[in-house]
Amino acid sequence: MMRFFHTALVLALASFLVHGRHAAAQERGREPAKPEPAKGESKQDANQASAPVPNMVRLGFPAGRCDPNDLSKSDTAWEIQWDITNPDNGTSKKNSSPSSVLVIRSARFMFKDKEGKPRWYTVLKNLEVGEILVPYDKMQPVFLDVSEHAFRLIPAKKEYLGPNCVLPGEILDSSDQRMKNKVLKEVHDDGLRWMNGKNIARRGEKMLLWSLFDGGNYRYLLEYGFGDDGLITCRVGATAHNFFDKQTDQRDIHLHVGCWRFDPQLSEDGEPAIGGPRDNQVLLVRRLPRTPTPNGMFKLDISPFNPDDTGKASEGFADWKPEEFTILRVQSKARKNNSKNPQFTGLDLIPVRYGAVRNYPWKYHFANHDFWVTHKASGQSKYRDVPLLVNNSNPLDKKALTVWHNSPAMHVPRGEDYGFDGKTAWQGAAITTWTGFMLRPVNLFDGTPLYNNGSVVSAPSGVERD
Ligand SMILES: [Cu+2]
Repeated sequence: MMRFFHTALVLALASFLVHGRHAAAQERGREPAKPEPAKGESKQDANQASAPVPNMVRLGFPAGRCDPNDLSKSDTAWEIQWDITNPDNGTSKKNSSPSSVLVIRSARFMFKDKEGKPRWYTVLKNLEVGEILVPYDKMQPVFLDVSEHAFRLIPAKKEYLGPNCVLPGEILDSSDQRMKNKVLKEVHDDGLRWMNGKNIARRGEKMLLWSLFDGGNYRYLLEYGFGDDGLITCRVGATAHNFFDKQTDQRDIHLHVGCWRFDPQLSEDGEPAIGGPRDNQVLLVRRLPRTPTPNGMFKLDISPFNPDDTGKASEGFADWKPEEFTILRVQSKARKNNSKNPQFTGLDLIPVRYGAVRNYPWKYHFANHDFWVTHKASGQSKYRDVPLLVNNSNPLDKKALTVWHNSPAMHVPRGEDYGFDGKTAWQGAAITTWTGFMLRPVNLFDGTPLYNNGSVVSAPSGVERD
């Protein structure tokens, strides 16, 4: 069992971190999903919905046979509303800080329950890159690329799109001229989603939405991935002419700390809806040694996030510890799956990172801890302010919440960053380095998602279990 998980994890991390080759898949030549009335809308709403919905992407899986007019025919589907902050940046108007970023305003997921009935579930709102902190190791310079600049998203070009994979890539339109042609959509094969003991397998698919952020000498790729199994991935990719030519005193070594924030929802459509932002609890999931004496035995500890004196979760921070496999879990207190052994539905924030920052001065304290949770309030997109928003005596119970998380990459310049002289920044380009994290559903489905289209595969006899 452990070996399987280990291999699966290594493969998952590898495919997450590496810009994998896209498996050759035939282009099916289909128009992308068009907006349609959401389930539960009134007729009047539906009529309004027939007008173009701004910045909405809807896609069912398998994508090659998605019926845009009826996503409930798909096995699973995503309905994503996106947005660009400060969209005047890059237009003829004067640019102003903060910089523009691509935001996922709402991520809704459709899946089938054990009876094959479609269920619509809102995972989160307002997922965005709230800061990209770039500290050089001598703390000179230190850039806050989102909050202290007026950087823009640059227009997309066809040649930036990946190959026609599950579907041809697209540059997204928008009814807002300032957001037109700034977001790229690709739908790719994602390797084997699962294989069972009879060697029956299903390939996975994912949709990527991404934009290009002009950060001066840097270009950042702001990417969100939406898997057919409900997995969301968030990544920032950094490519550049390095700020310094090659240095000998290490002052050119730096980090790119991607800092994201989102508002967890975890609500299922219905009359009334089940669960929602005030029905969630926040937990830390940690793997701890079973006794103080190392004996190779572990226990999984699932306990309230930043507990107060009474043991209840409160606003504050927590740190990722590699030896504990730290996960931040947002778990509904209302919504359960419908297996014979129903469990509360959650969303796991799983770090995927190079390392962690711990000892920066106060101005950059937001980066010294990896997870922060605060009450949700309007105007909270500036990640740098998060230490000021936290009040340890504020309990999280029954409150709508915002989760904050960073993922840093270390950039040690190498010969490959430069031209053939081995030192001149503008004669080469630093190859893209990615950093990010995953959001994975827990107990959302009634069983394994996409498993043989819901039909039961009988347990093979004599399968070796390790
Ligand atoms: Cu760099």
